[in-house]
Amino acid sequence: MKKVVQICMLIGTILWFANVQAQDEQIFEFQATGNPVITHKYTADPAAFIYDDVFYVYAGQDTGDGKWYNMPNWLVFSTEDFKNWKEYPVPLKTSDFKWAKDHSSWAAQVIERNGKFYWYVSTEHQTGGKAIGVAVADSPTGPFVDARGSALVTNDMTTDCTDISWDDIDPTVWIDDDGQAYLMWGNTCCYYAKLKENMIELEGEIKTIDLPHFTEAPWIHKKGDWYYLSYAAWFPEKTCYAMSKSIEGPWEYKGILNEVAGNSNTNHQSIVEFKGNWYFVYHNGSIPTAGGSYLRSVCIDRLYYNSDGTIKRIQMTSEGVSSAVK
Ligand code: FUB
Repeated sequence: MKKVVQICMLIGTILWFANVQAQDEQIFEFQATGNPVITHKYTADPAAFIYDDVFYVYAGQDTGDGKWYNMPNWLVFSTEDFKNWKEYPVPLKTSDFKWAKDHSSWAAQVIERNGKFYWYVSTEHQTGGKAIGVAVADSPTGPFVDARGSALVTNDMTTDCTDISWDDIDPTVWIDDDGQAYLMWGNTCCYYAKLKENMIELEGEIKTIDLPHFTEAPWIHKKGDWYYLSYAAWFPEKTCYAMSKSIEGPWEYKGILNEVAGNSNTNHQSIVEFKGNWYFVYHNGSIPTAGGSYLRSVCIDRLYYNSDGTIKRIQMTSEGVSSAVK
């Protein structure tokens, strides 16, 4: 009997190693040489996320003829030094949401709570109109599965501010110091609502925030006592931002943070601190010769503050940050 148990344990260990090796073999490793950071495929709407001292970038994949959005997958990349990067097997596709139309992996963001990783995505609902879904995983690299089996936000839930069908996109998620989670999103109108502790249901009413020139792509971050709400403004898009002492506002508009990003009519940012420095993660359309507004590429540059907490205008560079962390 003891021998049988030992043999079973040995087979289990061999299978475990084989599985780990199979997963590793699917990881694609590459080196960044500046901006854009990712050049072997087109990537857009980068949402940076720091976990266990690793810098993750979640992005939608741009494909197709470059004439309109054709986005079948969301992708995940990681680095610890900005030079050496890993791309993991495709962790989430629009087809993983049974209620979504295919090829609509619009902007998204990942956050961790209680050891689970929640990925809030914008996509197209089969019944029409954009919608927000949420997927969940046990690891930052997935695989992710639809956490609800239905959309979290649909177009019929936000009809007061605008009647357009694409206002429910670009979710950003924030867990405040008291543990209350918030979802913020929007196009034309900027919306926010509380999330329940389970992270997959809204709690309470959907409110709007009045932000000058707001187009889309809200992103929340905090430094010290200040909350920052950055967003894409006008069209073609520049990045603007507002500051507040509370996640519930009032928000004070602070002006332009980044100019139009090269050769792209959209400009979708995320802002994070990593190993003591702040980074502005965005996309442009600069890969020759096909790159453009619908074949975009992730870039990273440094972000600096003034002593009063306001942010200095971003300097987009070709060099990027690939030699920033030794
Ligand atoms: O990638 C599709 C859409 O373009 C995003 O949801 C917007 O933020 C804009 O970048």
